[in-house]
Amino acid sequence: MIDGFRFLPEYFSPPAQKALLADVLGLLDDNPLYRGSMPRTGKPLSVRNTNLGPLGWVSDIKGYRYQPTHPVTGKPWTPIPQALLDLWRDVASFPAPPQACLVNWYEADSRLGLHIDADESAKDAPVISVSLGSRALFRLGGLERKSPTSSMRLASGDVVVLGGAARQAYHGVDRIYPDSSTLVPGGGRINLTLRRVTAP
Ligand code: MD6
Ligand code: FE
Repeated sequence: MIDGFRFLPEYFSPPAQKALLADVLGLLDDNPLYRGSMPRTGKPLSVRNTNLGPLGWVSDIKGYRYQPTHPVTGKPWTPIPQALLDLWRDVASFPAPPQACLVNWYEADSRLGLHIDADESAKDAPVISVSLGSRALFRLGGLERKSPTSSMRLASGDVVVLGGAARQAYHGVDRIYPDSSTLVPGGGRINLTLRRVTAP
């Protein structure tokens, strides 16, 4: 596996998953899920998303970027929940806090194509992800799109860290296994990714 990839299975216990989910669901009223679109083509994304924190990742026909406000409501994003700041402090080995938590909401047929998280200028900070709800088939490759890949299932409570070389590696979600967990309403999956956007 590529250097800098870490898999922390069931980092969050079932009660901790419930508490984190309640935090996130409670913040969706002020930070509603919406469907972004692909740069240039405007094709709708398969996954709905929102953000928490001083900055949020946004994708629309104009491109990918980070911005301090929700593109639909125009309001600032709500702060990142403490449990996620604690995760970053304990796992990131980075001297500054995360600035964005992207909340991706997968339904039964959602997928996420192979990509590199490349819109952050803090290239030496890891990206840390937390999975909640139904399991997903996660694929991790290398530095080039054609690099060999390996696949693994991510279950509720699992944490993935892409740091070091893995920070620049291609990865994606080929499918979810709907209703493989009852945690998330509707049997879906939530993935939370913590990012440092600007160099501290
Ligand atoms: C997902 N995760 O698990 C998609 N990105 O739904 C990501 O795209 C990701 O898991 C950067 C670091 C860790 C990740
Ligand atoms: Fe990613």
